Amino acid sequence: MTQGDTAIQDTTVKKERAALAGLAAASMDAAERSDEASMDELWRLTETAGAEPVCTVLQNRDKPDPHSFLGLGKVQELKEAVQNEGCDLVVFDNDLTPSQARVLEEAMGVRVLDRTGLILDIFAQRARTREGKLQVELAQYRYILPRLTGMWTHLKRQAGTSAPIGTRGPGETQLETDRRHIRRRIQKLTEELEQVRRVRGTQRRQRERNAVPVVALVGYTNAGKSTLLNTLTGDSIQTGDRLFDTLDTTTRKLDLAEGGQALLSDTVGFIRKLPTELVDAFKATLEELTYADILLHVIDISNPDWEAQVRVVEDLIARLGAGQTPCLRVYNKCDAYAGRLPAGEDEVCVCARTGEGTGALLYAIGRKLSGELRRVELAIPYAKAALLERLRREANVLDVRYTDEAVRVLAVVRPALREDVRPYEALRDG
Ligand SMILES: Nc1nc2c(ncn2[C@@H]2O[C@H](COP(=O)(O)OP(=O)(O)OP(=O)(O)O)[C@@H](O)[C@H]2O)c(=O)[nH]1
Ligand SMILES: [Mg+2]
Repeated sequence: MTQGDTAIQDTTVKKERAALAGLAAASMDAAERSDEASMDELWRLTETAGAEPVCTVLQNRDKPDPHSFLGLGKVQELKEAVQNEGCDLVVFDNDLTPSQARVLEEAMGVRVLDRTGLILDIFAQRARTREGKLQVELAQYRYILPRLTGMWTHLKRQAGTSAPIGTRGPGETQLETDRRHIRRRIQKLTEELEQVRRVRGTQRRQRERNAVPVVALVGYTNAGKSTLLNTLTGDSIQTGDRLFDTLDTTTRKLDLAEGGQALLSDTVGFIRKLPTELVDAFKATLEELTYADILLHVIDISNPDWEAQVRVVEDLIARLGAGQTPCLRVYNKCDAYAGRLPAGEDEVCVCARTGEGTGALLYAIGRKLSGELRRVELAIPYAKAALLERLRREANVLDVRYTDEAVRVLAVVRPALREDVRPYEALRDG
């Protein structure tokens, strides 16, 4: 067990008690709105972060109160719950503006955290590798920066037109110093991560040279991606019944059913309302997915909310630019599900824990990969000769003819390369 886990699971340390709050306002975006399922998930997230959730308040109203987010009556009710239950903090299922968070903090007399703040906290506890830590730190600073600004405006507003005594001069200077420090740190982290991306780019090109197809596991957090990777490759990377167990990309060799090999990548799981700060900061990690030849979308079919989870994952895949990548749906935890199992094309049911169904999955991966190989005829302008070099490295080039206007190439390419050569596809005799 690693150090981080000890800290999280140590029961001798008194856990912070948390009240959970959410708003289901009709005017909110469906993805922003809270409901029973997202409150349940918030409960698990709070536990994952190491606190003890004790009560839940969910409000229905037309729209959020611009000042206090919840209506005044609900704020009062929440305050009473906080006092009765002896809570140390309130966690909101929605994102709060910096000023709403402050108003609520003052009203409640305890710390207020929003969903983004909570998820960032979990990521910070989980990050193991240097890259993971850099990415989380970057996301945290991006989250904090506007909130520092808000704190200052708030102090000023409180005293009307002039700043209260003690917050003038040095206070502002301190804040300016903090802000400058954070901006410098953001700059530095961005540069370091850029370097990480370059290294990854090199590794990727290396792989492409070997022409080994890449299969990426994607899916909602806790769907069983890491368990499946272990079962398929005989590895033993960490898994756990917690949200966001995996934050780093792991890649292992995969032997396909009918011979041949692929690389299988596991990575960070998705969740609804995944903070933009994190999506941006984790670009280097998530980018792996856009270079995959096929995606294995792992779905926990034993979760009653699985259909909503599928939508969240598919939205994020599209947002990351991998919406066109061929995909197999892998319904996992079939052992814990009594309903009718899906049996459509490109759908496989497995139990990653016992390995049931994984033979069929390997076969489906192999079939999908070979089915996705395309024979293309290209007309590559002489100005783009570098592309021909790339094809020689990464594809199976069957024929090359030099004509007056272009090099005409017949080749068999993998899906990831297909996208790049698409502009040069030519009709057979065109
Ligand atoms: N019943 C059942 N549980 C499973 C199965 N596969 C995985 N699990 C459990 O589901 C939990 C999550 O598994 P992980 O493999 O860590 O899930 P993950 O998708 O990698 O999760 P994150 O890394 O947190 O996003 C663990 O407790 C697993 O033991 C399965 O086939 N059946
Ligand atoms: Mg995992």
